[in-house]
Amino acid sequence: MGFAQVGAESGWRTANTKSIQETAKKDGIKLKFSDAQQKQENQIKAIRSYIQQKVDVIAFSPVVETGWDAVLQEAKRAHIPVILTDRAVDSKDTSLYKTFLGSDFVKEGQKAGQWLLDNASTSDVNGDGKINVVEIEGTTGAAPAIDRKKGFEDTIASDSKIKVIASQTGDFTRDGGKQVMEAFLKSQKGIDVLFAHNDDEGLGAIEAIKAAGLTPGKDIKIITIDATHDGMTALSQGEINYIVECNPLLGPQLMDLAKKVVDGKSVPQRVVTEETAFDQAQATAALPTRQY
Ligand code: GYE
Repeated sequence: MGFAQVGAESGWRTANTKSIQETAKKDGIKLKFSDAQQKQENQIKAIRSYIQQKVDVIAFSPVVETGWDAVLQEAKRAHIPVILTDRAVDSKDTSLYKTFLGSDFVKEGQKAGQWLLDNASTSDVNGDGKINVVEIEGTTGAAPAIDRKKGFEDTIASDSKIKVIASQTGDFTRDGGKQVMEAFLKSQKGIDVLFAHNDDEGLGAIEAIKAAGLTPGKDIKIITIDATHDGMTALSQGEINYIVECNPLLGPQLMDLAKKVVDGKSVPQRVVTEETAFDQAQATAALPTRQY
């Protein structure tokens, strides 16, 4: 298997890489692994080299949704099956890949929005009758950034008190989250809530909020996605208020699908991973047995 990973941008990604590498080893699958450092051109290069090396199957987590048709057609012409892992592409021709294994990101955004609807009465921290939300988005053009934004914003639209007053990308990193939050704290008045597209951005933002003399989780309510160990720790300490889970442990399902595809067996076009969500008490209960 040739696997073209996005990068090492977040705790989620580190857990995902580990799961893929460990499962390949356990299952006796020879893994060629590359880290694209969040650059599409690097991923395309890696995929081309896997085609040249005539691997049996290519799997990759596309950094952005667009621009994959040419290289996927090259793989198809070389009769090398492709499995999309974690993130989707927007290619109209679905014969360019065998299956897409990963989360339902729209649903994740909806769950984040639903928590805010359910907790609206305690989320108007500034008491001005409106709930001012700032949003730190994931990597621009990435499936999880596009879909989480849509799910969240569609859901909160049913309560006219809740408004997203500013939205910027933090590139799914801690540093990005910190910088964007610093800028929001300077440019925006009366921020009640932060919705960050992943834990790392939220954790970076927490540093900025503390540096501004505010208490994260109280002065600004925080909702994130992933439920990594660091995120869950902050949630259990009350610095984050709600986390929607996104499971990175895709290794076992990926290797299963890969074996089937290589054996010429049929696989479903879409495999959605099972996920939940956590509040403070649930995070405290789940932390001791958390795998990532
Ligand atoms: O939420 C984020 C990571 O594609 C689901 O990428 C993944 C996202 C995840 O950097 O932490």
